[in-house]
Amino acid sequence: MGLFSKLSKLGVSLTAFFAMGMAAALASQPEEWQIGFQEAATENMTMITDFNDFLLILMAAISVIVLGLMLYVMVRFNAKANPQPSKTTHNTLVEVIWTVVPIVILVVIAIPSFRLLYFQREIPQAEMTVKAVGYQWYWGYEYPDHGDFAFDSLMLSDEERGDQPRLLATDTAMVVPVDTTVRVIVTAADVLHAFAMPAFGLKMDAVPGRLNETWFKAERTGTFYGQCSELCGIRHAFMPIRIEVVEKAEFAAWVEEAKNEYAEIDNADAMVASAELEDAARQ
Ligand SMILES: [Cu+2]
Repeated sequence: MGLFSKLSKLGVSLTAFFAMGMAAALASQPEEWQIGFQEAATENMTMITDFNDFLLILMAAISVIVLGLMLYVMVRFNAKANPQPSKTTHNTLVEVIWTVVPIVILVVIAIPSFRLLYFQREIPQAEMTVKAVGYQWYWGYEYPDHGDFAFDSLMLSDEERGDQPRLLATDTAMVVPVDTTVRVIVTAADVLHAFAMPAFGLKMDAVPGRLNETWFKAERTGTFYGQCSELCGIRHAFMPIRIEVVEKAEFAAWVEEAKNEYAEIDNADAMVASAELEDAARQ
């Protein structure tokens, strides 16, 4: 059996091994001994995963080729094997090749990379908006399109969390309908935080005094866990994010419940506060 076919057999069995691992890791949270990404739940994350896999193959191929060239040079041109060194100093063809090939490789990487960046940056026509606000140390969610209710989402302790995963469990969740383009407005009330959801390929800085915008369109229902991804203080590790993706009818029912349960954002208070701020600024 040739070396190549041995290597390709190894490749096939490795792929099968990782595929098994991925099938077992369908849950949308970190798994023990996880190697790859979480299973994608949005087109964005699918594209990120594909781009990562593509780069991994490209990098491996480059490393193998460079290693092969080095080994060849070491064997073929060492002092023993090559007692009369050649006096060659330039070779136009070789120089053109080692300039052009890296350029081609960079272009091949740049095209899908920019395509992915633009896909993420250009927010499609959103069907609904959720505002995620980072606080020290929990997240708050506001639903301006559904009656402007707002609520906080705090981590649950080991005693409280039930079946939910440790350090990711929350009391309330951001609930969104499946197959819906959701615009997320991300901001913070005190210090820098970051709103991140691995299965969605989502990560956006939460900056006090600034509204950042991102989006996602979840392709399947389920519970998804993420975490604040900006060092934001002593309890940075304890402000997880839980997103519940539900069927559209279920979402409508949840909205009705939530409207009753969570107090409306008091617009009157907010207007008084901003008037007071303007007064203070004038003085
Ligand atoms: Cu934070």
